[in-house]
Amino acid sequence: MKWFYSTNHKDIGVLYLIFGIWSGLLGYGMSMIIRFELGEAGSFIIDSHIYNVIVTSHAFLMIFFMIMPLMIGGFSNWLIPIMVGAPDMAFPRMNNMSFWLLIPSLMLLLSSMFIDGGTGTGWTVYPPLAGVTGHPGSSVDLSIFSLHLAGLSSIMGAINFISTIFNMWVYKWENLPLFCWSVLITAVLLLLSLPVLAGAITMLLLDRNVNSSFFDPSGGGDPILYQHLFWFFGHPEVYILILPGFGLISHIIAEEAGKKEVFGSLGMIYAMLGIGILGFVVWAHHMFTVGMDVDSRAYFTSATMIIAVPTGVKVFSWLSTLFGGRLNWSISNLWSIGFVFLFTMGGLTGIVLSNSSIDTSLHDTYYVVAHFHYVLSMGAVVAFLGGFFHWFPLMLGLGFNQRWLKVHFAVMFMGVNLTFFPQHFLGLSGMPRRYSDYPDVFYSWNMISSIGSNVTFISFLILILAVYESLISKRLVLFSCSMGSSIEWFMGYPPSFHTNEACPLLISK
Ligand code: HAS
Ligand code: CU
Repeated sequence: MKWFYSTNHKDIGVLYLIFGIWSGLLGYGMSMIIRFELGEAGSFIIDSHIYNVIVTSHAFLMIFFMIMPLMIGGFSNWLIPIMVGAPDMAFPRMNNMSFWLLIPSLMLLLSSMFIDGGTGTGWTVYPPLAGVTGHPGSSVDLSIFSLHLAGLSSIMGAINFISTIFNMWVYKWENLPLFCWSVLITAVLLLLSLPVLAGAITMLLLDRNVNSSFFDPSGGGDPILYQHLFWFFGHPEVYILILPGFGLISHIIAEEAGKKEVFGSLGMIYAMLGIGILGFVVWAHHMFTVGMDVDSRAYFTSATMIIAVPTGVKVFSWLSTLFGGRLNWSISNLWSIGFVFLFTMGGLTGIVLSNSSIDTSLHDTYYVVAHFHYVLSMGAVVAFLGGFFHWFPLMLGLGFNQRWLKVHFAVMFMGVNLTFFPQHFLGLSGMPRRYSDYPDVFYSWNMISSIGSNVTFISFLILILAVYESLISKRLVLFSCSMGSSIEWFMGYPPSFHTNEACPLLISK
């Protein structure tokens, strides 16, 4: 019963971590089915609609049920109250509700797969495909309800993090640890963007069920309106997925590169604010092919490219921190250096896509798929793994076998690059996304990509063994550090149930 009723941020953080890992496994399983299907030409395991259902659920699971619960629900719940010196979150009961809403939400998503053929719309749920003509059964309705609940859960979580940080941080704002800044900005993005998604999917629900025609031209509506509403949420969403990762990486690099604060930490704060604000004014770069006028294309191209500036500030600040430090080849440092490299690769292909004239031929090809897997599967997931290896010893008081984790790093690094790098070539030669079959000319890169996904699977088995080994190891955790931003380490491992009864003293700066 403790786990149902608990309002303690550490218990809820653990629940979120378990939930995120569990949904991540489901989503991962689906990605393996996708790669098996695409391993050779011909639609040979599943038919094309089922293929699209699996692609859709894979995306929903990874975005809403893996990355967001792990980063915002798991790490933020665990670390934010400790880092800002609060005994718990501002609204502990609402925190409990945020988590438990995710269970029915996941159940709705999974049921949608098994009713009336499933939702094969892609995670963007565009009408008219997602309307009654494209998906006549009740599957899309269940997916919409699932998103409603997940959105509600995230909005409550966002309110909670904003209130906790604003009420409980008593020192100067520039001294607020970067992870807390990243979560604060993420929470504001969530608060402003999720209601727009909720509006869009509710209008879609009404179009489907009560004959309204928000998105139906025959009744005076416009399907492009849906795309605008979706991407006004969708683009901030991708920064919601990566910003907490930025925060985690800053802490890891600071602690592992010679135990000094991040280079230009004030600049890092402004960069994250810049990314957050700019993220709201670039949404139509996902819609360059809808027949947009040339001025809007010029605007959305230039506005999107400007995001490379604050992101560059972050990348170069991480590099400068590493440059001046004594490099420690610990496992969390390997992952954070891997993160900087892989995320930058994904960011650069994003800049390529932001050119509207190039995007008219790359849109909906595998180039886009390669782009977002570099920033997500190798950006957000790598940041999570770095954070997991870094803070797991704090949370459980147990250390890892570093050699096993280095083997895991090497195999996984090879696997994910082998999977996703060839997809750039497929995209450049015109292979479209969201099809279960392809012409023979695309065979070799697809086969290599599928082999890559199997290499990643082997790395995953090594990871399970390494986690199991550490759980039975009784290996003690030692930490020597005196930075103001490593405050979570100045306590027992694991820290007590309520960490801060009184405001902690900020020791450096
Ligand atoms: Fe993206 C599509 C552009 C960052 C996620 N992105 C997606 C989709 C996802 C996603 C999930 O403009 C697919 C959605 C769908 O299902 O359809 N993206 C960008 C740009 C950035 C960017 C410009 N994306 C992200 C992040 C994500 C993410 C972060 C999640 C974690 N993305 C696009 C565009 C599309 C798109 C188009 C639509 C494509 C289509 O047709 O559908 C930037 O934030 C990246 C900034 C980062 C860097 C790297 C570090 C910076 C340095 C500074 C120097 C670099 C310079 C650039 C000066 C740029 C090191 C020089 C340029 C050279 C080429 C050398
Ligand atoms: Cu975007």
